[in-house]
Amino acid sequence: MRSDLVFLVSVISLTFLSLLRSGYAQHIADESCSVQILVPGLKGEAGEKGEKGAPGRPGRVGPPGEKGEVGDKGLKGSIGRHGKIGPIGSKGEKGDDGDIGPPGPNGDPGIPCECGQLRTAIGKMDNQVTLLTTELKFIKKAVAGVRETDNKTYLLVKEEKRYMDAQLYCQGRGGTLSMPKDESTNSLIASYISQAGLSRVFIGINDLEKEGSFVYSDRTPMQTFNKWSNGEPNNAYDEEDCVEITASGGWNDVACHITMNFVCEFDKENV
Ligand SMILES: [Ca+2]
Ligand SMILES: [Ca+2]
Repeated sequence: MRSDLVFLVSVISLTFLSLLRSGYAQHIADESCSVQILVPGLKGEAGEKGEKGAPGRPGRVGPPGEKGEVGDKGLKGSIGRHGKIGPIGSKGEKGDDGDIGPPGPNGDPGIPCECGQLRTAIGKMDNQVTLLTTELKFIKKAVAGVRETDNKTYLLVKEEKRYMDAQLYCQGRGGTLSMPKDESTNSLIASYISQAGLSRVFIGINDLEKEGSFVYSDRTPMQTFNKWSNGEPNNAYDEEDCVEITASGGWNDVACHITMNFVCEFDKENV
């Protein structure tokens, strides 16, 4: 309240002084001398020093300083981790052959040879083998009744067996179920069984591995030659994977588990 009063007095004083300077004050003084004029008092003594103020706000960030000089080189680092294994290199060239090793020890001494007598015995045995071979050929043809071509011997086996057992029988004697791969062989087998009074036998053809894909018993695929009878192969009852030949020479696929006679074939060089 008191400060307001002082302020008011100051304002009036300043107004008066400015009027006084402009010359207007003289006019007022002449016409209204009765007006009370407030004038400022004397300047007071200096007050006591105030307490230290709170710290000011931080100033703005200054501009970047100049680039310093390059520092000293740092210390060497420790060894890094083990790297990954690289790709396998290409194969190197073959090295030179090693030196020849020392000769082995001598063998045991042989038994003294009565060479003259042995040669005589061997000569007699050779003659017997020749005689037996000739007799065997005769027996084969006359008794067993085999059939032959230039390269093959065919044997009709009058034992009723399933296809796989028949194949095993032929294999056990160094052959296989017969594989007619041309017209003349097919005719030979057909007449063979016809003359034996039979009507049908197993031959070495099957589609056991892949339905409809017939192969010979030596696993070679069938070529263009075939003697399928009319309407065959028909895979009847979805179970006919083995093949029979009839006395007329026609082929028919039949079930492998039925039993019948069969014809084996042998390479002549193996007999
Ligand atoms: Ca079949
Ligand atoms: Ca059939």
